[in-house]
This record gives sequence, structure tokens and C-alpha cells, in this order.
Amino acid sequence: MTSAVYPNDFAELKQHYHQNGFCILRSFFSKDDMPQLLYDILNAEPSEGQGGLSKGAMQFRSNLFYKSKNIQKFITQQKLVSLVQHIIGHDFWIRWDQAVGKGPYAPVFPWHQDNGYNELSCEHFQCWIAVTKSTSENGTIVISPKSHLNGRLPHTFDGRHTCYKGEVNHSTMIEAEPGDVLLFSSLMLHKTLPNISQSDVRWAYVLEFMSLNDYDPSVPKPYFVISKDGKPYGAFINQHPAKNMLIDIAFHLRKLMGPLRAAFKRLKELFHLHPIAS
Ligand SMILES: O=C(O)CCC(=O)C(=O)O
Repeated sequence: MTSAVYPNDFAELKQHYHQNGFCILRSFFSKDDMPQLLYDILNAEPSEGQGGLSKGAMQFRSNLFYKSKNIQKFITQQKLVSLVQHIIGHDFWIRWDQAVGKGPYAPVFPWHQDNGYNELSCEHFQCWIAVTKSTSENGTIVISPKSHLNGRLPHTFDGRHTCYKGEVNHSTMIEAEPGDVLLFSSLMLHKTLPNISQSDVRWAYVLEFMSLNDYDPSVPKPYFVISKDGKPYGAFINQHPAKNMLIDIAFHLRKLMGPLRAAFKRLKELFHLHPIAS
């Protein structure tokens, strides 16, 4: 089933987004522009290698905007800025981008919130662009409307993936044509289906926008600003206006806690396996 929402105006779009956690804009980009976008995606040099989340025929190409002028131009175009500012506000930057290709036999990408991956407490705004046709057979996206209202949910690690293993009350599969856009909250539960087609490769390009009032300590400088005062900005800055030393310290402590916890767990296991004789 495909859920379609065609907001008549931006106020309606904003209301729908906040109530349901998403909105869909059909044919937001021209279908004819998508082959060029795919070309730019495939020719951009990822800043984080080929993407640690790649698995089988599912490939991630991340942080493309850092080095590709064509991608920078695409993500700062007026049309996109005008749309997104109605949801986020006039000033926003991009914390992450990733293109995800799913070839035949690509596995499911399990239920998660994007905050489950980055463990941020603030919500950010995901712009999922169907670069190619996205169908139930070739691994399209499935969302759980209104799940963003539950806040950040507990996630567990599954290899390099982070998954939500709890119950998902209802879900909506979004099939899309090239150029369609799904805007959704980073707190929205979503997953992608396995690609069960024989030869179809599905590509989506995901932009993760964040208000300039919010800061992500995991993102190193420089920061690429998309919109300032509601106008396309398209330049890197070295000083993030919301940078906060306390957030930085908390982030680094939390990063340390992971390996420490694992070491304690290992010690506990060893202790139980080899109890000290009294
Ligand atoms: O493969 C996709 O279309 C989206 C992948 C995804 O779930 C994500 O970027 O968070």
C-alpha cells in the first residue's frame, strides 16, 4: 500500500509533519534530473569510506557533500530550502548524507530510529529522495507513522546495525517514483525491505538536516550550512553557533563508556567461568 499526502500549503504540510512524523511530496524533483543525481552520487568521493553499514548487495555511500560541488549545489537549491525551512526554521545545516543502493538479494535494513544510531537527544529532519523507482520488490522504505511521538526508543546492536526490536504497532510502505521525496522525523521508526527483484537496483539519497540551534558533537568541523535567514547558504563554517563544551564532554564520556562496559562484562564473564577458589 502506498500512502500519499499532497499538502495544499506549507501550514498544512507542517501540521501533517508534526502530527504524523512525515510527509510525502510526489514529483518534488523532476524525474529527468534523477539520472544526473545518481551520476553525481556515484562519482562523489565519500568522506567516510564506502560506508560501514554496507551489507551484501546493500551499499551505503556517506558524506558525499563534503567534496562534491554538484551535490552541494543540489542540496542547497532554492526549492529544497524553501520546503525544509517550513519545518525546521530559517537556519539549518546538514549533519550527514548517505546514498543507499539496494541490488538484488540486498537484505532487510531493520527497524530503527535515526536517533538510535547517533544517540542524539535532539530531533533532526530526514529528507529521503527516491533517485530510482522504489517498490515493494526492490527494497523500498517502510515507516511507522506517529512513532516519533514516543521519543527515543531503546535499540540493540546487530553487527554494525542498530535495531529496534520492540513491537511496531502499525506501518506504511512507501512506494515511490524517481523524484518523489519523503520528509520524516529522525525519531520515526523505519526500515527498508529486502530486494527480491532479479535485476533492479534501487537508489535513495538521504539528507539529514538539523537546525543551526542544534549541535551534533559527533560531527567534526567544518559544518556545511544549507540555509541562513531562509536563503540558500551553501558554504562551510568552522564555528558552530550551538557548539557547547558540556555536550562535547558528555559525548566523549559516553563514547568511553561503551568499551568500558564491554570490558566489565568480559571481566564478569571470566570471573563466572573461573570462580576464585576460597
Ligand atoms: O535505504 C534507504 O532507503 C534508507 C536507509 C535508512 O533507513 C536510513 O538512511 O536511515
